[in-house]
Amino acid sequence: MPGPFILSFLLSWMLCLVSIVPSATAGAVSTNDNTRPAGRIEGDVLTLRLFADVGSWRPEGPQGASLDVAAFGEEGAPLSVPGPIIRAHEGTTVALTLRNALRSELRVFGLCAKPGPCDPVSVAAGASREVRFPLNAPGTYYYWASTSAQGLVTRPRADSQLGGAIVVDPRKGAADDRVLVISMFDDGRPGACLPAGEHAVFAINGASWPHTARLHYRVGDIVRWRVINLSCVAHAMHLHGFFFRVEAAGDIGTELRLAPGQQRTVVTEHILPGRTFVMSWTPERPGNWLFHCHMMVHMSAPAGGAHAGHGADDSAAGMAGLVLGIQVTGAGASPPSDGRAPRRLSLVMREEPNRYGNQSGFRMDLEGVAAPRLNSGPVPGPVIVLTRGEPVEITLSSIE
Ligand SMILES: [Cu+2]
Repeated sequence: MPGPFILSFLLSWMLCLVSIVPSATAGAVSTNDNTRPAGRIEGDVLTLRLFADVGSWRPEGPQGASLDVAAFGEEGAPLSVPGPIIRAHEGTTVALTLRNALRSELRVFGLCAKPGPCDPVSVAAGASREVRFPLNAPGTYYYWASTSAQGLVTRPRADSQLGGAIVVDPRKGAADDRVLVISMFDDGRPGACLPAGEHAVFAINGASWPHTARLHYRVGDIVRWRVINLSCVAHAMHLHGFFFRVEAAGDIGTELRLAPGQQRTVVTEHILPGRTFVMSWTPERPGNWLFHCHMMVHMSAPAGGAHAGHGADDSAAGMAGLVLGIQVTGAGASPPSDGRAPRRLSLVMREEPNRYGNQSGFRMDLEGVAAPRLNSGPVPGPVIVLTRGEPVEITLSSIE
C-alpha cells in the first residue's frame, strides 16, 4: 500500500513545483495596503482585469528573503499581496476578466453575488475567463484561489498568497476605514500549517513587522478596520491601550452585523482562518501603540530564522510578523478621575531556593488583599481583579 501513497505524494509535489515555476514575465510582487480599489467604475458596473502569475515577494522589506509565490495582480500593474481589492458600493455589478498565467488550472473562490455561497470558478492554464456578479449587500468579503483541489487551510504554500479583499460599501455614508488582510507563507513540511520553514512569515497586507504600515490617528478619531484572515491558522488580534468594539463578523460570502447592544467590547478578538471581523475604536491618549497577534510565534522573530536580523533593530526588538504600529497624536483626555484616591496594591516578588531541584524560583504575592490563585502552587501568580474606570496604583517590589 505505501507504493501508491508515495507515488501520489511525489506527484502532488511535482505538480506543486511545476505550478510555481516563474513565467518569463514574472516580476516583483508588491505589497498592497488595500487603499486603492482595483478597476474602473462606470455607472453601476465595476470593470476590472486581473491576472494570476508567479513573482518574487519580499514581505520583510528589500533586504529580506525573496519568496516565489503565486499571486494576483491587476493587468498593467505588478502582482501584489494581498491581491487587488475589489471595492464598490451596494448595487454595483462586477465585470471581471481573469487571466491565468500560471502553468496549472486555477480554482478561484468567492467571485459571485454578495452575500451568498458559490461554486469556484475554474480557469485553465494560460486561459482567460469573464465573470459577472452583483454586490447586493454591504460587507467585508474576500476571494482566494488554489492550483490544487485543497481548501484554504491546506492549499500548497506557493498558493498561500492567492487572495484578496472584496468590500461592499453602503450606497451612502461609506465609512473611512482600513482593510487588513492576514496571510502566512511557510516553506516547511507540505500540508502542515506550521510556521516551521526556514522562510516562514506572517504578513498584514503583504508585509511583516517592521515593514507593516504605520497608521496615524488623532485623539478622538473614530477608527474602523476590517480584518480578513486568509492564513491557515487562527489569530488572537490584540489592541494595546484601548478597547475596541466588534461591529460585525463573517466569512467569504456573509457578514453578520451586530446590533449596538450585541457588539462585544474587547481588547482581543480571536479570528479563525477564512473569517472576517469589523472593529472600531477611538484613541483616547497620544502615543505609540500596537495591534498584533497575541500568539507569540506569529509575532516573534525566530532565532536564526529569516527574521533574526530584526533583533538588531531597537524599534523591532525581536518582533516580526503580525504587528501593526499606530501613532496617535493630539491632546490626551485627562485620566479618568472622579476625585477618588487610587486603590493602592502592593505586588511583591520573592525568590524561593530549591524550587526546581537545586534551582531557585520566583513567586509573586499581592500583599494585604485576598487575591485568588488558579492553583495551589506559586505559578501562575495571584489574579489581580480590577474594575474598569477605577484608578489603581500598583507598587512592585522584590524581596531577596
Ligand atoms: Cu496569530
